[in-house]
Amino acid sequence: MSQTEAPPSFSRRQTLVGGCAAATMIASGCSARVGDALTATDTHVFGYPTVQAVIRFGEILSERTDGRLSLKMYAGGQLGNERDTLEITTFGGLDFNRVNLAPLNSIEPLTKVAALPFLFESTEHMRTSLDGEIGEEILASLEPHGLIGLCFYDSGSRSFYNTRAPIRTPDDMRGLKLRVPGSDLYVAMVQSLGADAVPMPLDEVYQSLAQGVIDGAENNWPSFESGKHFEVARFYSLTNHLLAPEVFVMSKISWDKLSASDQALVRDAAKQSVPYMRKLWDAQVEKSKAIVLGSGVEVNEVEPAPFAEAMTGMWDRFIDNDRQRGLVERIQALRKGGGA
Ligand code: GTR
Repeated sequence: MSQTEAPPSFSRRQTLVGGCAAATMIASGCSARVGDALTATDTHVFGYPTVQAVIRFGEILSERTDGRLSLKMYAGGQLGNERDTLEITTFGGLDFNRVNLAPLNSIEPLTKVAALPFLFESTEHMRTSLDGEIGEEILASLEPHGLIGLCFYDSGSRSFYNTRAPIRTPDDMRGLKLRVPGSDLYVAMVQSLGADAVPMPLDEVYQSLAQGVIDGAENNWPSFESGKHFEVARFYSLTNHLLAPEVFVMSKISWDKLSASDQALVRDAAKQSVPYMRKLWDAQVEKSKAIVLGSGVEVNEVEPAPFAEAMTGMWDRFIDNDRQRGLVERIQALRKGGGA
């Protein structure tokens, strides 16, 4: 396929069956380019705040270059799940990708820092920590892996939902089969609470809940709602265990093809898309909450302490070098509560 041809239209099914289409693209040196547009992908659908923020990023690029640079967004996981599309991005088959930190955990240990349960005490704490030098250090750690980390986006806080009963204490989680993203940190997190962890791509969760393959999962309000998981998992228990951010990355191969001034523009446009995303995000959380609550899902508050105790106990397994420890300490020092 030449760079000016339209990309093959992948059905979600095709790409999920072994990611063959993606592999072929890489092997044949194809990329998913449309005309000269740069390409981006996101597992979420059009309208979701991360997708809209990346589209806004593309508009800024176009405005600032009089259309010389533009962006084509492949939303809704149509090019495959996050792990597969990250691989394509690394090989230059896609220019940009918006993913969660989870699939980066197995690629770069520093990303585990911001994915630790109960590390951030609030959204404000997460934003303050990652908007500055700490965030820049984590983003820069992706470069040796073929990715340029451009910015972090909000992802709210993640809580458990399931098809059986409200979760009030870790004891209520024993024996539950809970889906997690493909990250050993997430697996350990769920195991530390006595549940069985089932790593699985996001787009298989709805069906697996409906068929009883899993009993539940964990995610933020917008993903719980947008993936329609709330239609089958009717109990949402607000553990708020994780405030790990989303990440917007560029392929290093594509980055190296840009002039220094275009690189600076890309960085700047990405930063500019962050406040835009946060505004959309805050509104989306409220909208998703209203939809979920309106549908009659039973939502319960939990006392976080026993969950925090179990889940922070496993930090040491993942934070095992001085650089990671240093970042954790700097993030903890920014807590308003000041606690460790
Ligand atoms: C969402 C996140 C996605 C994906 C998903 C998951 O909150 O926005 O990027 O990581 O969670 O659980 O797989």
